[in-house]
Amino acid sequence: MMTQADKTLHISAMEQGSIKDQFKTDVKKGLGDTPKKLQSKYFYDAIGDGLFQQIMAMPEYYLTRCELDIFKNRTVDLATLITNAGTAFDLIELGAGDATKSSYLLKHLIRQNIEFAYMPIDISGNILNVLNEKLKADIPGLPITCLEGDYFTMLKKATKISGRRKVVLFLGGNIGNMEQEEALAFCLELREHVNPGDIVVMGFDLKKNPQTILDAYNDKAGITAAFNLNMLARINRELKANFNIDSFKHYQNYDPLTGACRSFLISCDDQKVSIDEKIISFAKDEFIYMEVSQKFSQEDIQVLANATGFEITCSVTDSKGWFTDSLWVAH
Ligand code: AVI
Repeated sequence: MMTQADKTLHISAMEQGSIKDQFKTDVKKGLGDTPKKLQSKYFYDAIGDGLFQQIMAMPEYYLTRCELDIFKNRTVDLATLITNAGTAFDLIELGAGDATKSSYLLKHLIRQNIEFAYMPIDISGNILNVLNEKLKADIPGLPITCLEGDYFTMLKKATKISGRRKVVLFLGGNIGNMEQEEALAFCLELREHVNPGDIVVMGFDLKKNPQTILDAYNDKAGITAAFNLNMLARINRELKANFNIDSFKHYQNYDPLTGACRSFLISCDDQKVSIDEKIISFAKDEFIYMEVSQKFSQEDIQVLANATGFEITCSVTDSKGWFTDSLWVAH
């Protein structure tokens, strides 16, 4: 029998198929545009997941350690803020991954006998299966329902499963991987999926010494370069393309005026690449725009929250003042 702790709502084979079709459409469209562009959400196949794990462990990549510092050392503050209303809730995590950070909060809430259920949402069913097993072992008694699929479809599903108030976690600085207007649209859509009084906890990487930021994305070991180049390899593997990976170089740039840290792949030669039946020409030195990792000031965060129907109640920042988890209440 399926217990509360065993539930995983999977995406169907049909939905998997349409994800692959979407990948093909997006790649062809992005490489047909001027300037050429690929979407950073496609970094994360199995190899990309592994490379991202390596990035998070790199000495230069401070983001994960800073947010872990918040969840390890400010757990009581976070817990107090989200349990203030005193009623039972669903703790929904968008892009839960291995929940390393949130598990500090989960353990604390269970120890305090708080009435809640954990609902991790992730596009990867594999990640959710591993997470489900891990949390069952590490946090006995944790009610967990895994939701496999895209954030908003699954958020809607979560609402159908339970009518309790929601606390939505969106950690890791993932909001920074959206262009400004995308971030705005994302927060507006998020607001539509929650009710007045519901809480969102969003992680933001803060503006800081520009060299510190650039170094985090331009590591000496070349792991970030490999992470970017893996997207081309993924296109070769999944879309029958013939990129010569060695003839592209990673280039990273941080602009302290805008807070945008951007990654590019630069073509080392004039070359042609075929994807399916489509031929794409690259000029020598032409770039593919791969990703933005936007950095924020507290004012930037305030503007985003206010423009999308939220009010900031509190921002919990790590001991270095480099990363913040901002607590928003929907109004
Ligand atoms: C997932 N995201 C928050 C990472 C970031 O910092 O923008 C992705 C990443 N790209 C290169 N390094 C890390």
